[in-house]
Amino acid sequence: MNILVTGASGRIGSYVLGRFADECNAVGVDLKPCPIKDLKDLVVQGDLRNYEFVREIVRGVDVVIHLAAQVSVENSWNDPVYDAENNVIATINLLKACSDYGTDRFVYISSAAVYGNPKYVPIDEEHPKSPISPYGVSKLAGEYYCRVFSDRIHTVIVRPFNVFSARMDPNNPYSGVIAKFISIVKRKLLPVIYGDGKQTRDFVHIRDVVDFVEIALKRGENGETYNVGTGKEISILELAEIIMDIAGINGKPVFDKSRPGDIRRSCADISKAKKLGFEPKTDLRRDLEEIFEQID
Ligand code: UD2
Repeated sequence: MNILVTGASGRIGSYVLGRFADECNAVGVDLKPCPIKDLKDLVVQGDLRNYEFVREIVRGVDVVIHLAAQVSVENSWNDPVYDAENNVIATINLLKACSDYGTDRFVYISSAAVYGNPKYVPIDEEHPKSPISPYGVSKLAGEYYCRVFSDRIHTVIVRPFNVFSARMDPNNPYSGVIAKFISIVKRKLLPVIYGDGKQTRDFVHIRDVVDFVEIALKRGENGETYNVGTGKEISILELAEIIMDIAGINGKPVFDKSRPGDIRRSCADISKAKKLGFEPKTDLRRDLEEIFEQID
């Protein structure tokens, strides 16, 4: 099977490419070179906004797993046109080329950002979609394009919640709270919590996300959307306490003003993914202990 992984240098894409690299004829594409030594030679650099390039890389491919995206909520406000070009136009280019070539399967990695501020938790796939950033809008637009193209190619949409892994660069603003907290406590400083720390998130380990991408590829139904998370929520204060405990730091986190537009609660309803056989194995404490050793 020939697989193309877009966004293969990224924080989810590199793991997805790594999973398929041994079993399949897998190649990646990304704007940037892949930082992972073993995968570097498998990743072609190129711009998915360029339709001619997209046609070239899609030719002969059986499956596309599309993760390439502008992923920063903040950047999407600074440059919403760049965000839309990378998240919408690039997705359309791929879908069009795939349908022209008769690609077997297309898996689109969306985001929980499409839900906006949850009206209820856990959030199921039918929850109203009401994005609160240009990024959320562009990811949702990508989903809608996938759905209309599902008349022509088999498309499956995956909505990850808060993904964490060892490949999170704490200096990169896209990396999220876990990388930041680990990096801070490793320098013997106290983590800074925005707001009261009672906001919650569903943190899912990359291993589970990659497992589910594989399931979605094999068994996901055409035109269907699946959440991927753990179904468990934890507050940011509890998260800070666990990470401080792992680091052996006594004391309390520092509280700062809350981040504008911060979502209060987030937790995935993963019943639909479970029906396909998904069983998340994330064990937050254990996985944080492991990642703690790997992040600087
Ligand atoms: C996640 C995604 C984002 C977008 C969004 C949509 C990540 C890394 N980001 O943003 O791309 O999809 O969901 O809803 O997955 N916090 C602190 N102190 C810090 C850093 C963060 O208190 O030093 C808080 C922050 O205010 C928030 C929580 O931690 O309440 C999680 O923040 P995040 O940036 O890791 O992720 P999130 O859910 O805002």
